[in-house]
Amino acid sequence: MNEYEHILYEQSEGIATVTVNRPKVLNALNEATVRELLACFASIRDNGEIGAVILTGAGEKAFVAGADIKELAQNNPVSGKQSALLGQSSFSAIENLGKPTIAAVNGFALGGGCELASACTIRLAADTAKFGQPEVNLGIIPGYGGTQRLARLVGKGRAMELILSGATIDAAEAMRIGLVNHIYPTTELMPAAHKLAQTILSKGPLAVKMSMEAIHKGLEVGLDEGLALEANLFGLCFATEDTHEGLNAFIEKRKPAFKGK
Ligand code: CO8
Repeated sequence: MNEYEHILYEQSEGIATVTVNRPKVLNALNEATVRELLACFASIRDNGEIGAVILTGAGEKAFVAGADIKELAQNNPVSGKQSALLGQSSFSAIENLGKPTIAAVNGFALGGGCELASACTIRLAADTAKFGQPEVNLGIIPGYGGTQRLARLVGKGRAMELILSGATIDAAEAMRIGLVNHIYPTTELMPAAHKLAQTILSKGPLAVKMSMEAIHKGLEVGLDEGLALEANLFGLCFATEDTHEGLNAFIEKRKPAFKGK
């Protein structure tokens, strides 16, 4: 049973599919949806049966066309800050889930939608997808992490241009600047996301988790600290059954059977 009002949740063979489901407003994120995403990802984090997540938008036009502009218009300085902090904590929960989240960007990913995709581990796009941070068109700035994550993904200069111009770019341009990894015809997007999720699921889940941690945390510190983090996590691998299984399976010329232990 779907326990959410604004998102759809499905779970099959270790993969959770989370669909933002407000197609009438191009899946715009109102506060209730942001809270549901927070709750949904907390439950995915604690669900041992789930190893990977696909995040997408309902309908044929949009991934997420941003924060809900009608709600935004009601803000005062205090509630505006609270709304930004709530969204940031929701998106940080996705980024730090410890399980890969693949954004299947099936249409407009604007403002909060581009920020949501940016918080995911990997972005795949339909050839019809459009990306942008149009906040300056509305007289606001990105508030769900866009000024921070976009620059980390595509570099400072490109993030500056996207955020200051409010321009919308197509999927090809998003791939050229490194915002998305691959582009597919719309009908092939979800199968491709599933295939990638299944590939990752076939690997050692602890190694996947530690790889993500090394990249995420390592990028926030200097090179020496990042390398120390990597070495520590590398050493930690040898405390896991999966590492011994993976190494022995290679030596014994058989497929590894990882247990996440
Ligand atoms: N919020 C609320 N409603 C929206 C939004 C939105 N972001 N986007 C679209 N809608 C609604 C439209 O109002 C319309 O509703 P209605 O049918 O009742 O008139 C319906 O969705 C369909 O949209 P359009 O008719 O406009 O569809 P088009 O195909 O003509 O245009 C666009 C599609 C280009 C995507 C257009 O809808 C658009 O420009 N949308 C707004 C995009 C935008 O500016 N997004 C950024 C919002 S700001 C933001 O995300 C800040 C994030 C950080 C916030 C931190 C604090 C909370």
